[in-house]
Amino acid sequence: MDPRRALRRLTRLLLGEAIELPAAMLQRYPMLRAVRWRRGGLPPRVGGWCLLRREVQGITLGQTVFLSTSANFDPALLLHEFAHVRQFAEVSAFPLRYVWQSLRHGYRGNRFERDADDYAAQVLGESPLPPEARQLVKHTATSVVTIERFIIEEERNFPDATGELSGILYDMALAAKMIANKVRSAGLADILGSAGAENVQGEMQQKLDVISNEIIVKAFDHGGRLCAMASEEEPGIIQIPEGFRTGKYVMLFDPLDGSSNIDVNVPVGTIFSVYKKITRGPRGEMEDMLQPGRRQVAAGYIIYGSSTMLVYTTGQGAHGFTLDPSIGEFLLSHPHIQIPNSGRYLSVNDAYEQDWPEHTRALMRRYRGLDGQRKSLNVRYVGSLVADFHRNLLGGGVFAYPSNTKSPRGKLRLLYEANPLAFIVEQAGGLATDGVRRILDVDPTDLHQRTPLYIGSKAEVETVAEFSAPHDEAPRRRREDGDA
Ligand code: AHM
Ligand code: MG
Repeated sequence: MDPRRALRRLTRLLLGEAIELPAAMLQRYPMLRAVRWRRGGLPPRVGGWCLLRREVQGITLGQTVFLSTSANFDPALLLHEFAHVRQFAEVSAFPLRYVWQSLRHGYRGNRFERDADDYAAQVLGESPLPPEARQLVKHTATSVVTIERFIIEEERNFPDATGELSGILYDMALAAKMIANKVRSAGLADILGSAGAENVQGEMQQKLDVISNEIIVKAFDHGGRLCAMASEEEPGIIQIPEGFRTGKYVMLFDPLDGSSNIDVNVPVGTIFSVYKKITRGPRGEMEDMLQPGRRQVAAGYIIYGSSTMLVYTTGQGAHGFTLDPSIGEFLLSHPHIQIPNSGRYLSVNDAYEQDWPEHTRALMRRYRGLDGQRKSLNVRYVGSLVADFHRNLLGGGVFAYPSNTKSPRGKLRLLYEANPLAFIVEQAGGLATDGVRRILDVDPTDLHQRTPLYIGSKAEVETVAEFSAPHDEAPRRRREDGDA
């Protein structure tokens, strides 16, 4: 064989082939021009062997990225690899540090991997299209914008969108209408039979939170958009039944928060949080569920109150829709919600005052104007998180569920209560912390883990930092308390 041909063949086997990225991709993400791109060769395979896989989709060595032969030009993958190119250039002894991180924390816990994911998510979120090309949903006083139309128009800002995320939001809107219908007739339970009793058709009555859970699971488990779910009502991951298509998202939700209030006709709510799957197989795994809140791709809540409202964000602002029962549609009623910077309301359960640490008592005295430093906030506490949060989101204020001696981690759940509401409040210009850290930066360790929560207007939540005691407010690795 011609020695030059043999050499070329060997080079191809070892180092793959140089490739060009599509011009449109380079135009949209010009930073990708700084990289040398190759496809195939040994590096993706060697990377795969280290992770006990056939190959990895991409691997970076210096300024060169080797894509696997099966990888497509997914911007998330390309931007992730670009972040590694930068790490190579900026971090001294990067390969050694990378290996050390992987040995200590595992591949997904490796901080360089996380930073690369965050970088890609940030670029994709910030500039899905050049600003001048972005379409804004037109909303005038007389226009009627259904949630469906709004989602479609928002999706146009992401030319790479496959429509799956939009599908999740429609499905949630549908589930919300079904739950709203059940909640509305809850007061008739006494006539039709209460939970646990037989109804007139001889069927067993179920509790509303169980019914809501079933409605959501059924609305999503056959749709092909999710690969797994987790619910406050179920201890483990809810898998998509065998034989059905799985999608690239996972969803965590509280199907009916505050359900103990139903008997007395107080508003209750559904809260949901959506992430992109990060593991490679078809099924959702715990790793997909335990992502920090800043990686959420969508989040929202539905409040079943005097009217039913759905508020959601995909990172392009927080938008509210009110259900018009006469036509069965959610209509845009609160576009681009902005929470007032300082508050009118303080929402906290004072019954725990004796169990709060001293710094929490001092904080509450500040909010009430008792330390002479400020005007008192008005106290409003429904005891139904969605209702308290919603009022403060529109009117300004702070909701607090601090840790106390009986519940050292507070009561509320990080993954399907605190995180989704934190995403929304930040999109509306507010803040959420656990007293020490930004809620969206907390690394979850448990599906049902609890967290102290301070959420609402920016200035009010910033006040918490003046009073926090980092050593006892949010211990990093404390065993979860039981059901409080
Ligand atoms: P739940 O998920 O069992 O319904 O509990 C959560 C609710 C929240 O809606 C509310 O903010 C909180 O519990 C109220 O708790 P407390 O009664 O301790 O003030
Ligand atoms: Mg709850």
